[in-house]
Amino acid sequence: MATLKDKTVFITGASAGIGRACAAAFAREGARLLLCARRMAKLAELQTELQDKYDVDCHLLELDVCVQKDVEKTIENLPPDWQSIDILINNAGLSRGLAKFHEADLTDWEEMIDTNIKGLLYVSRVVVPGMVASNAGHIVNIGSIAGHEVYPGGNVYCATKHAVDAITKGLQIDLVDTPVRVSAVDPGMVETEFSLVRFHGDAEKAKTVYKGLTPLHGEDIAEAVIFCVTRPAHVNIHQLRIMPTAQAAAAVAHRKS
Ligand code: NDP
Ligand code: 8X3
Repeated sequence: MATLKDKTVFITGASAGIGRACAAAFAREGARLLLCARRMAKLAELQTELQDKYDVDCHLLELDVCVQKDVEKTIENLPPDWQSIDILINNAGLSRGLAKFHEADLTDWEEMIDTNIKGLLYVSRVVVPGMVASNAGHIVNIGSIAGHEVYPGGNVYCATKHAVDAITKGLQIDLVDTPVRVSAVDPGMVETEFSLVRFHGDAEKAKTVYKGLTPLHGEDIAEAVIFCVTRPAHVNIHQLRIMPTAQAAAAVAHRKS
């Protein structure tokens, strides 16, 4: 297993859920953390927690990945000792709404496309050239079962995650003549702030998503990410699909009443 000690890891969307769990897992492994999100207070809280527990070296970025100019400026102006990024975890993402196509809100669509597709592209476009130039690096895209299947009301969210799947495959092809590796980690239901965000803050509705079954936790996904990035240099995990035992497909789950 390759060591992550002193590797610089950039995690987008580290203020909650899977990104937050990834930050903790990489801190435990001795990595240096470059963490971004829009909610700086949440990032600062996480930094304190991880510094107390692991004495981690951490640099925080208040960044909306949807704003291309900000992404470019922020990453290009990183302090010198943070400029060389070894591992990029493209995690920032969201779903908005679960309406039928003909009833959906256009602003929900725009937000999902801007964050899940364009945000991931903006960040990767700035980070990947440095990896190619230094002949090292690993990109992990957090996709979804929704990148392989479509479910009722999932229309545009599923489209964005299918796009992430295509971007991952495109990167794997375009980087094949370099040592830079690209992996996708594609989960089913993970209990995070995801459903709260999908239902615009309706906590009751969000809770019903996980009712009667044991969902995945952010930590389950973080361990899969750690697995991908600690394989020997000649091994590239292309894709890991991870489901709760009680979920067989995007729209097939077994719930105890
Ligand atoms: P959470 O809502 O718990 O976390 C999402 C994170 O993304 C937050 O830290 C949020 O930070 C950040 N984020 C959202 N928009 C932006 C933005 N414009 N700029 C920067 N950061 C942003 O959800 P999850 O942890 O569940 O989701 C993480 C990823 O996992 C997403 O890509 C999601 O699609 C994917 N996924 C989730 C599954 C699930 O069931 N939960 C299953 C499969 C995939 P802030 O609001 O502070 O900016
Ligand atoms: C999140 C999981 O099943 O809601 O990507 O699409 S699902």
